[in-house]
Amino acid sequence: TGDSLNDDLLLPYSGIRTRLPRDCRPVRNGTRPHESWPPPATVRPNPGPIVRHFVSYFPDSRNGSHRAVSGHLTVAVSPLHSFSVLEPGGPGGCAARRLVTVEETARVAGCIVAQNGGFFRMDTGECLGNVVSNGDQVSSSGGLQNAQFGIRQDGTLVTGYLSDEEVLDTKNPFVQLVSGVVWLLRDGRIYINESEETECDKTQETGSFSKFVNVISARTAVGHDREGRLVMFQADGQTQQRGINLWEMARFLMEHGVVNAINLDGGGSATFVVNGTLANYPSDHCKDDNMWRCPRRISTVVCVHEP
Ligand code: M6P
Repeated sequence: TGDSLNDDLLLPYSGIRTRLPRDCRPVRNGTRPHESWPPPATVRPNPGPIVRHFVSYFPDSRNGSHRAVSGHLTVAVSPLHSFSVLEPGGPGGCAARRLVTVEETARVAGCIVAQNGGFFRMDTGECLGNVVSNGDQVSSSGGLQNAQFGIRQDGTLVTGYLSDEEVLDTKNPFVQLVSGVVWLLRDGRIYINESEETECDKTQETGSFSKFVNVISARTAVGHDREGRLVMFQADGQTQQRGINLWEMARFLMEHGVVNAINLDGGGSATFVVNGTLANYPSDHCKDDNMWRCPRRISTVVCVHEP
């Protein structure tokens, strides 16, 4: 009945459903479950991000065949100094509800590697969720509970859920923060069922929460590994035809050493840019000619730049 196609996976956090899904009550105060990963004690040399390209096969449970899926895995050391969440087109982009290509935002900011970031309203251009960009909070979730990924002033990486109060912490404030939908990996384990119970699914426009999780599509994610390195993931796809579901993305990340990760916007928004140039196969059809594919104009961007 619309439940996950992957209920047979090993699910260490699978518990009793205590809350209904699609719970969109804002949480203003107190503490919400999240993981904090302290920065390494010693500063390490920063050789710049490592980008790896994959074409991997994912078994198709429905017909016994395999789907080939291409994409990129980017790893960057010292995220505090080399990772930013960017507003569309530069500072003020969320207030102006700008929608621009990742290439454009990445060029202005000098990103080495950039991907689309948070969710947004396709019709209005509104940035959704919490956005802290280089120390400025430029968008608020209003306490709605969705998966967060952020970096605090001292370099601590934070993944998971946050009350409004926690987002606005002044002792060790967030310098970068982006909201996704679905906390994919929590401390090295898949956390999708728990996310479905906890998160507000009005932040996504794909369909039911179950469809959003289980449909194959282009996907992106951000997280970190055990060394506190930042990890960005992008997979090509086309909703319902090509790509991967959130279970497959979470498992891929887990198998490649990621310990905490959240799902960012996907589908036609999934875009991968290197040195200002598009470097993936976006699924959106060009407005003027359906034969070609065009990078979608999107909202926030996750960016790896020179330290
Ligand atoms: C629209 C168009 C298509 C796109 C489709 C699916 O119909 O923009 O080109 O492929 O949306 O978009 P998404 O995968 O983001 O849901």
